Amino acid sequence: MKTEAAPFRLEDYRAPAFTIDTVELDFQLAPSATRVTARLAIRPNTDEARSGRLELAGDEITLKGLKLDGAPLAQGRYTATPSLLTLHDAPNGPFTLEIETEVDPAANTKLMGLYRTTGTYCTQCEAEGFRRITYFLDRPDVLAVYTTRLEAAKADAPILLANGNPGESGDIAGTDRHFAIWHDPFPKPSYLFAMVAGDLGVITDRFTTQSGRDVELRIYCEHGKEARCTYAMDALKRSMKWDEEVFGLEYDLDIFVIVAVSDFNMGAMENKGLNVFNDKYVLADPDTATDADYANVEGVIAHEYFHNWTGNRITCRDWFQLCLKEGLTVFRDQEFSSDMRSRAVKRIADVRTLQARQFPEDGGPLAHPVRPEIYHEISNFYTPTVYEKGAEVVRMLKSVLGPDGFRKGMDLYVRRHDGDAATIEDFLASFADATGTDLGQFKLWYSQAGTPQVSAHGSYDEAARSYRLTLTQSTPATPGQSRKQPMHMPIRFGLIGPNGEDMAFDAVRGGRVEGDVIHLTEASQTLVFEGVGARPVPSLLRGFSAPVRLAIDISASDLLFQVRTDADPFNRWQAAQTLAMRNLVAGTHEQIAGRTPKAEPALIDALGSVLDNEALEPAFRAQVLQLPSEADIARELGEDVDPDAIATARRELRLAISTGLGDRLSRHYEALSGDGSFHPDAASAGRRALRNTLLDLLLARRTPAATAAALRHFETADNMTDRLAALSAMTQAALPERRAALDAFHARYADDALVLDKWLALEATAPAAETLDRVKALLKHPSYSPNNPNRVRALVGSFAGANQTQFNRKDGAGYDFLADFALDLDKRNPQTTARLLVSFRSWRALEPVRRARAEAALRRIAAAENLSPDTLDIVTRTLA
Ligand code: 0A1
Ligand code: ZN
Repeated sequence: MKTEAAPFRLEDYRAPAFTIDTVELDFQLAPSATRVTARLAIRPNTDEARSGRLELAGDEITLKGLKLDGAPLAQGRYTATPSLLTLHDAPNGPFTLEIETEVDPAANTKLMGLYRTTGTYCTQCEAEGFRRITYFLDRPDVLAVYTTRLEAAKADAPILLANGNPGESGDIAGTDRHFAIWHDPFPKPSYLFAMVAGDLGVITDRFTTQSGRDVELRIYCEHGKEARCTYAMDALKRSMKWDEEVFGLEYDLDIFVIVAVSDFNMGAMENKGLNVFNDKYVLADPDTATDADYANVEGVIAHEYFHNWTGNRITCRDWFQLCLKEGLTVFRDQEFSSDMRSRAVKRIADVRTLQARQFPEDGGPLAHPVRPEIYHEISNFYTPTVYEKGAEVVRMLKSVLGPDGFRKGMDLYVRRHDGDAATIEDFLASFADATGTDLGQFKLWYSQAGTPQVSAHGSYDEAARSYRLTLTQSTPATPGQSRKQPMHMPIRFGLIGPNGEDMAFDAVRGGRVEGDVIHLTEASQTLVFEGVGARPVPSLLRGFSAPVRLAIDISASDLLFQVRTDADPFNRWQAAQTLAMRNLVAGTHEQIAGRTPKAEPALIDALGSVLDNEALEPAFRAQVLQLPSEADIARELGEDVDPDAIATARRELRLAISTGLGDRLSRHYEALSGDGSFHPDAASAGRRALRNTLLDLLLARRTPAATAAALRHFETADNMTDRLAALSAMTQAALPERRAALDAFHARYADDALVLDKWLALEATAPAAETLDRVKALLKHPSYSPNNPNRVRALVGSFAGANQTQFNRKDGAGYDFLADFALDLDKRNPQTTARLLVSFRSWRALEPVRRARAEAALRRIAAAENLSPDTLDIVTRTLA
């Protein structure tokens, strides 16, 4: 087994000895041998520069020429390897270094640095991809002004794009080549560099900023897909306006360009003025995109645009500070989507994602703080903890300071740090200084990993008319952190009275309560609410005001009451989920003991009351009717997990609910049917979501009528949301009729790779014994492509990440398959491989037989020769 290189530690941070003020790049583009000339204006930055030793990072590149202040550098004055260029006696004043390198974009399957995607040249530099283009101080605290000249064959690449504003362009006389120069006046780190060159279609628009600046907007995509970019353009304009209105932040260049590409390791990238997107987050039309796709396009477009301030104008000092830009920008995009759509439904969806992705990370071997303090491979830290928990921490900051205090802090942060490479300390100091608040304890959210457990116990004293609420917090041990301190948690709450309305109270003793926020700061606190007229039902953690697991001893009838009355829609949903989860956990235990699980009447009543309540928005009702997933139940159980027992218990409960709700399901289903033409807005999407959820529940009975309804739903759908929902419901119900429907779907979209990803994912998530063989067969299907990350994620990622019973087959064949697949893909795309292997993160919680098989598969990967640093890091930590 290979051992890892020394890790990077936050405590070792030192400012760079040298820095770079300007970068002039010249690209002579050719598919297999692109020449890059970089002219760097370098100067000493700290005393350390006096040693004269200058180290520039590289990665798999070849040095072709080197000049210092215009003269070729003599052999003995430098050393070059593919990963490092060292100058032994750099000048002790400013100088220019001209570096010529050669790279092979066509052979670049890692998709970092300069690569080709369907014939287009494109770059990805975050986090450490720029060093795959030229030797550089490739770290985020080196901020330079870039000028980029691109030259390519005109027929091959009629479009030439780079960061900033366009400058001179034209033909190269006597050749078939042309050039374009772009200049970005805003100093930026190398990870924000980008260029794109190719033969692309485009749509254009304009935006006038609040101060009256005119900005040209362009979205590039493959020819023929232009019409599918209009929703993204609309989302972009709404994002620009929203950031002005809500944060006072305005766009700063003359042009903003988005390019959609089909080979991309992640979602999208915020390169200054030239965002590059995975095309699945740009392209949308009713026939090919679901409502979820539309919402994702809107959210990702906003996210990347918002980075222009939170990420680009203010960047990170080092990669440990990644959450500084990511947590804050996720918070901003979540708020944007809440304002565009239903706030309650958006919050429920975000919390579902947090609990499905971040909670398991925080509770397993890959747990790390929102601001990590040690890493081996930075690409593995673009995690749900940094992103989603990072956003929750910003949300809590807003709850702690109130909306006005939060805005004052943001304003000061932007004023103080525009143009800086900043830290979490800088960020928090801006909020502390703007509001006069001590955020010392709050800061623990950035350094303590693990999901805190909060337990609540309430008792009402009728004679004294007082309500005592004891809140206790503790955070479990996580890798490298055995002991935790109490944190500052804003707990939003209400005391629901007998008539369903929140009750007033006269005073509180035992803790700080401001408005509807309890500031929980101690390991245990007892609050006494005085002047409470009747026994309340406590509604705690409203809006999921802190990313914790809340345990509360509350009866099923109080939960039912909460589902019916809570003024906070999030907690209405939460109460229904809690009821369902209790049933599912009990049902799983019954199943394992060989008994038949029973559904609690309170749950059916709760779901029925929401289903029938037309005053509630359909999207919300749909969320309530969707039970916790198999993975949610596994997480709740925490140990000795048997995915087959969970799946059976869940299926039985769905059947009981479906039967219990009886005709009401089909009545509501019919009432929502056929309401005309497609609109992607949130209200229309909500009606589709409810109707599709009802179909799914109806199908739990697997009656001929339900099957007929599903087939009709599929065949008559006039949009992708309904078509896919029917197909997915039939697949999950394992109906024999699904096979022909899946084939018809494939035939209809045979030329559309993004739609076929949906098909691949359905095939891979079927809860059927033959699924693994089907997945293996599909690896050879012409619609699959082994080097495209979207295809890999759709087929193998869905199987390993979203098919609980088949990935976790008791015979271990699912684990062996993933191990074999990963060992092969790792040679070509380490980042995507490492991300797939995260599916093993909860292996220790499995029952003993599966646990042993998962461990054996992990150990086999770990023992392989020549693993990438990415994969070695994930596997080593997962096994630790
Ligand atoms: N900063 C981007 C995420 C991103 C990170 C690494 C990448 O390399 C493959 C690409 C994108 C964001 O937050 O959207
Ligand atoms: Zn981001």
